[in-house]
Amino acid sequence: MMAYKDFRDFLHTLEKEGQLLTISDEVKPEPDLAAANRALNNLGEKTPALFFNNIYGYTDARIAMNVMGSWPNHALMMGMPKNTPLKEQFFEFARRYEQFPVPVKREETAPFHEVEITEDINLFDILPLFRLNQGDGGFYLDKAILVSRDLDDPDTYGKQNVGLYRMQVKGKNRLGIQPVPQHDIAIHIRQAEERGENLKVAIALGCEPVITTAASTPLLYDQSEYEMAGAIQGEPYRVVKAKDADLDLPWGAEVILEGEVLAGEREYEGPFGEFTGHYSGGRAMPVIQINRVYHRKQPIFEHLYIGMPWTETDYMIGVNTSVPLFQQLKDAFPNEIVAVNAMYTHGLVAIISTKTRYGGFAKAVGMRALTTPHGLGYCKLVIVVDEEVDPFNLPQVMWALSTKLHPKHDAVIVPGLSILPLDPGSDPAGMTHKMILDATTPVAPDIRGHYSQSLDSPLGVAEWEKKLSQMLR
Ligand SMILES: [Mn+2]
Repeated sequence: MMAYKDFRDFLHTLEKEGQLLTISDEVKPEPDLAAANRALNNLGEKTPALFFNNIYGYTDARIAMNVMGSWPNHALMMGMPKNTPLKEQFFEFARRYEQFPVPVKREETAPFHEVEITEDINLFDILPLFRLNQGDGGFYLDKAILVSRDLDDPDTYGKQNVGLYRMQVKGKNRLGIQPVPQHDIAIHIRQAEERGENLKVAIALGCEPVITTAASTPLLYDQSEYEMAGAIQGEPYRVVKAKDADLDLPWGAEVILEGEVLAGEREYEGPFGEFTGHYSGGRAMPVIQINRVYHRKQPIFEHLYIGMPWTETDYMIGVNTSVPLFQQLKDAFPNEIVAVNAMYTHGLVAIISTKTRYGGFAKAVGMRALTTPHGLGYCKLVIVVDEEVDPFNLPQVMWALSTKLHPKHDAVIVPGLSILPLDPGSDPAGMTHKMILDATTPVAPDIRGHYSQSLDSPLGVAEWEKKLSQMLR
């Protein structure tokens, strides 16, 4: 593929492909922007991005939303035709994932250097902020990436972290951040606080979707998100140095905020409507002070709607959650694992298609999923299906559950495992039982049921599929 130069380049491509809807009628920041997005997400999985350029109360604000909020837009992120089926996107993503790492390309200057602010920073002036859900505790940046470095090992490039974390705007130059313990940023904050130092960070808004994708992929701790972005786009990812810290910034961003996590400070953060379809509640969380801002002239503010699935979040972290799990399971069972669909609420439910070598094998595959890095914090329910069942085809998965599963033998509950505290069912928050449902056909020595006469298809189906799909075009 040809890499997108910057965020605007991607928006131009969406427009050219009929996947960007510009709304020039005047809209109110609240509730119109979130309501339009929620409505769009209710309308199916091929919807466009939204571009608002006439916002009540602002003279020249521009807001892009739902940028990756459909399968066509996800395909275009990867430089594939917009009608590429989801399963093809999954296998192509997996292929590119194996090209990791692709070293970055360094630049001296970036378009966002056009405007620089170091005095009297006021984020309320710079960004057209608005709330999403009715119970949100404030304005949020929920599609910004945050860059930080490992203080104990600053020279290992992969330990520089690029992550997507929710941040609440708490003052003119003050943000709250929620670092979930399972995420890399929590390690960096702990290192800094143990030294009594502030942690330098940089935040980028309005990025090319490839870095947003890499930043929200559950990579290993020492794998560089920038080098993964290069692998996904098939050419080196472009970065430029921050001014206040030794951090790399995405060259194509619209807005950069440089600052520091204040050691030892905690403030009430939340509540915020989350990807679980529930509010998170409020907790004492770290605080970031912003010291420097750069942005392009007339910057485009990118935001996303988040709430009960499906929303842009689910498209953005669907394939890129499934692929690492797929690769890690293949490391353990290279000849058996066929595909993994961990797209449901960020992998709280995962479906694995596998060959089975002997009785009990599928349950072992399910157990392995629970102990992968992502599985430790997610994967509450793992459904294992035969190799013939397409895990992305939910009717087929339901068929497997309805015909292959014996509740007495095939439902395994493992008590007292970890889960991200945002799971509203966890009790106490962060703890849960997990379940494996083995919906594969029993194989020897596990001879149960009467599965010997599985149904075949009429001869010639493949030819007819080809012929009919041409006639139906
Ligand atoms: Mn990382």
